[in-house]
Amino acid sequence: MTSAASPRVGIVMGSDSDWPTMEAAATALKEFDIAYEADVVSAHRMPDEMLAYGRDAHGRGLEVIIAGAGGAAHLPGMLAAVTPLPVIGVPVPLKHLDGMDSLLSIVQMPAGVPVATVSIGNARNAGLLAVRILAAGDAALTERMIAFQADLADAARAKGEKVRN
Ligand code: RP5
Repeated sequence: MTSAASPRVGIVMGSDSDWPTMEAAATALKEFDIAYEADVVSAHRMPDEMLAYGRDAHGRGLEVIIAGAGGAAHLPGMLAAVTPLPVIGVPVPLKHLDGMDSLLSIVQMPAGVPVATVSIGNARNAGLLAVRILAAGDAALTERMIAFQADLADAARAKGEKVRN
């Protein structure tokens, strides 16, 4: 799965079973017209490809990696170990342990190897964080993020209206 232009964000996950969770990251990127690619790159089942993906990502022109995995979720951390790019980790909730296992696997990175971890299952925030990272060097994209935030505030105010009346 890849959007038409050269991808700026790589969305990877440990299994296709993660896609129903991870798709929200792609949706957020589409809302901001950010080109992305999406693929399965399992840290445990295809470690060589996973390392190659991480090592090649910067050279291929990617600017941010969003990595989601469930259970023993080593994918985001291992990618962060071999790429200079910012890596955003998405803890995918599985049937057991409600995603706490995924969260703890992803969030407790050793000093020097950061992974920006979003809340359990919150791939939308991963997509939005990737947009903010890209917007740091892009005034037009920053303006779009500001407009998005204004819309969020309007929607929250409208909810208050409903409660008050
Ligand atoms: C992890 O194992 C994947 O990220 C997925 O969340 C989990 C289960 O994978 P499947 O057995 O559904 O392929 O590596």
